[in-house]
Amino acid sequence: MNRAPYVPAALAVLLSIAGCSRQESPPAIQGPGPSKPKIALIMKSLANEFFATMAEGARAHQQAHADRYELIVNGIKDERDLARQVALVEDMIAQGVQAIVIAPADSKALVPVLKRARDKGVVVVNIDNRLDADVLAAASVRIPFVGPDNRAGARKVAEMVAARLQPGDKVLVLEGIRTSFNGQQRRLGFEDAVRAAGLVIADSQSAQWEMNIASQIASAMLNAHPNAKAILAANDNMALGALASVRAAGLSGQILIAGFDNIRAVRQAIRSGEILATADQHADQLAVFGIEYALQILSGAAEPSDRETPVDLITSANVGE
Ligand code: ALL
Repeated sequence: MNRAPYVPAALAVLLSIAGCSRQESPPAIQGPGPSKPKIALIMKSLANEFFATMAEGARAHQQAHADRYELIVNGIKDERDLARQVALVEDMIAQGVQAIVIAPADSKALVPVLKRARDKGVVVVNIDNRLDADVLAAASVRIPFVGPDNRAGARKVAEMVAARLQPGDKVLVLEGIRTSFNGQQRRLGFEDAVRAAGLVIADSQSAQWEMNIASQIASAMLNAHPNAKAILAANDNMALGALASVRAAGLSGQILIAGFDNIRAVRQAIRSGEILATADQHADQLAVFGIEYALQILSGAAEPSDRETPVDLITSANVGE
């Protein structure tokens, strides 16, 4: 590890003065420097309830630990706006934050700017969507990942659907953005369950994590595969898009739908029986895990290594009120 433990600025000035015996008149101390580290949380689309919940969880944590750190919360408007997310990282480096906790919109494209952050001594913790291991290795940068096993989570959700179907039944898949590692892992998890149950994936397309795109694609898929029995969506926004297309096609109750995230509207649809299952990856805690970890690394109390967070199956049996 090439990073020195975080030293508050006022203390750093004192240390540099103490170690500088030849200096006759020490530099004037310009008022107290930041005594607490600044941590930037950088998320993806704040239009997605998943990230709104993540931001709320992070803010609540900061308020409860206001003596330990300052928090800057950032997000982008469009799931695909990689350039904006890269610019946010640049801004946070320029603002002099001590740590960045980031859910990258793309597993490869964010690596160069995060390497620049690391080169400047900023602690970086990757949450939610894992950065690409090969690209990190090629850039010679180590960034710890804090997040769930997306493949296992998606498999649990798809097994729930498969238990209601017969071998040979056709299912449709709505994938996330294909350059996202978590989207890829969820697709693999769906495939694991589909294969084990002898089902057939009749079509699988990316709906880019977005509800409206999912609704259009699902409508076209249902037209092309009128005997499909289920739609597996890699997040809840896309599951809601699928639900809209199922309703519009007059197929309510005939197509099983599953998602991933456990957002409010999906919990409601699980209670009403229109969506079968989702996965809860505890959005409110995910950033908090990353922040806690960044604080440990800053204080020199932890070495950067990956940490797995929980992901739980949610169905009508445990969705609650
Ligand atoms: C992923 C999250 C969520 C979310 C999606 C949309 O990284 O894990 O499932 O819905 O981003 O950006």
